[in-house]
Amino acid sequence: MNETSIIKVSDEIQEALKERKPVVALESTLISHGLPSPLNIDVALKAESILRDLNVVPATAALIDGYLRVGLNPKEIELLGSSNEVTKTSFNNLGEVIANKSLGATTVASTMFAAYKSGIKVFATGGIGGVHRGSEADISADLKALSDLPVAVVCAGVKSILDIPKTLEALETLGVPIIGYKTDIFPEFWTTGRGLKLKITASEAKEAALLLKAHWEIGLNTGQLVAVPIPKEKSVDQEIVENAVNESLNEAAEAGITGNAISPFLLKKVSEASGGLTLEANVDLILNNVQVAGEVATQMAND
Ligand code: PSU
Ligand code: MN
Repeated sequence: MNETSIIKVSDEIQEALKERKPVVALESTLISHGLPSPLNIDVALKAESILRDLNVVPATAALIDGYLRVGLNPKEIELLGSSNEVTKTSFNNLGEVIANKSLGATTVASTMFAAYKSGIKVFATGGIGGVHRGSEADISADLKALSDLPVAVVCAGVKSILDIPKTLEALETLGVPIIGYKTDIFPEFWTTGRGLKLKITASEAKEAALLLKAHWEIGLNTGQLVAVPIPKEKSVDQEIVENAVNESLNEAAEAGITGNAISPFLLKKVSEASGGLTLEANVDLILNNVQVAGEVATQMAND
């Protein structure tokens, strides 16, 4: 079997790409490991319908039966959102999940890879991984993907459970542009941000598309971030987030949680510690990012 036959892109997506119609990639780790069931299934289906309403083809990625699939049907999305046997899949275990034909959810890194291999330029998620707080050796493979793969990731910045200033430094070193969408402050996932300044901003989707294209047209081949703040009225209070994150980090240390289990553990604990506020915000910011990604992809396809 060759590489391309392991990657299966749906007919609809192949057709859309051939006709240069807008397509937006979506990941599946936030479905299987980021949000509780059955809310996760609702969010995943809603994300697809937001794109369809914009005449953009959704391309949710996952690993099913030994294939890296791009474009799922609703039954497959439900399976990812309800099964307890979904492997969170990044670069280090993509081959293993394919070989064992197990059910796998794609992270930002592996979804960028799926998008790149299929010719999709725009991808929407919640927040990217980065440098973990307190354990600087734990750096998400999302940063490697952003360094290596020319895909635009529309996100609400970096998850607030991480060390955000250190993650921003790493992105700068890797040469990954960060385009603030209607903001010059770096969004911090559940909050609009504490004031870390951005140098590049776009006031509308068309401008974001122009900036993204210019970076690639000159021959740079990294990923790019379109950083979209959570809508102001939905932003969680910074102090509530900080307290909930600190409490959850302590619990993670006590429970000895390590590796790729840390992010899902922290997301769940922070939600509990904030009385559900961060969970609600997580849903809001994901759907908001999907809307912006659809608009940006439409502009990218417009010429
Ligand atoms: N955005 C969300 N929820 C999530 C994620 C993103 O709103 O759960 C996932 C993404 O798949 C991202 C992963 O790649 O969290 C980061 O995990 P880690 O820190 O283990 O690299
Ligand atoms: Mn990690």
